[in-house]
Amino acid sequence: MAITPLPITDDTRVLVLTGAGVSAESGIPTFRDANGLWESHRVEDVASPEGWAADKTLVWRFYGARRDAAARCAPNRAHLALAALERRLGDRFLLVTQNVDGLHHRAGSQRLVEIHGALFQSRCDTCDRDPFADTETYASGVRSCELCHRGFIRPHIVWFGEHLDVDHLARVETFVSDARGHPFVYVAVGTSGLVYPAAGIVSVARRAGAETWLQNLDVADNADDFDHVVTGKAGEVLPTLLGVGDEVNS
Ligand code: BV8
Repeated sequence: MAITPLPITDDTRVLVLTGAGVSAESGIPTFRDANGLWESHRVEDVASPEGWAADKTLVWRFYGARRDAAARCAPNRAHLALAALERRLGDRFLLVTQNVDGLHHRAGSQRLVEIHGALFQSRCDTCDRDPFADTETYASGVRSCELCHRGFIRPHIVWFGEHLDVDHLARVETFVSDARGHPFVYVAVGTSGLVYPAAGIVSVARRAGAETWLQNLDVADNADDFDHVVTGKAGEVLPTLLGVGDEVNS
């Protein structure tokens, strides 16, 4: 299928949302694939405050396994295409990701908002110490916070039922309001559109005048919210769709 590049001029603002589908070709299973991450664990057992309260060792087994897996994976051409477009557009570009695997960082993306947290960061579940870089898998079990001696070290991840970082949401809202009155393109890539508030960003962008694209392997839950749907694998489609094929394919 011939891919028509996005209509990006020298005044166009581009806001991109990515989900697990952009990391699939890097070897990281998505949440809802047949053998998805949730298959071996029930969601509420590992990605929720209740799950953490019930079994910290199980939660760390789940996230420790994902740290191991993600560390062995590399960014694919979808990640590289997004980093290339950012280099071309500068502050007219913003990437919001639901992914926690760190592959956008490793591909060179800097104008990046990780709204569901970061797999390779941890924090204390009690005191307000800053999140810190952490590659530990806690295979030998959870550890206490050495600063407050009251809490336990948890993944710096937004679990179901937890609020997203208000600064992250504010950064997205500011970008959207600054885009008003300019040509504005919104693209969601590799996401089933099931999880909110991420799945609702398309409506916020549309209200600000964005023309919207969904690039996905199959039809997503909120596909009707988009003006255009481009079906296929992100690593194959994105370089052409974003107009950076010459750079990424070189
Ligand atoms: C909140 C943790 C306020 C990190 C995640 C009822 C209705 C609506 C909403 C709710 C509801 N009940 C509760 C809610 C709110 C809830 C929610 O949305 N639940 C859903 C499930 C109904 N949201 C929350 O709780 C959020 N917080 O709302 O705070 C609040 C507070 C208290 C009480 C209520 C509300 C917090 C959400 C964040 C949860 N944390 N991750 C981790 O462990 O990874 S979400 C998790 O799912 C990941 O972050 C993941 O990114 C995200 C979404 O999944 P996708 O990325 O879309 O991945 P998926 O597998 O689903 O799809 C992949 C797609 O890629 C597929 O479509 C496939 O076709 C495609 N694909 C595959 N291969 C490719 C491809 N595409 C292109 N190329 C390929 N090669």
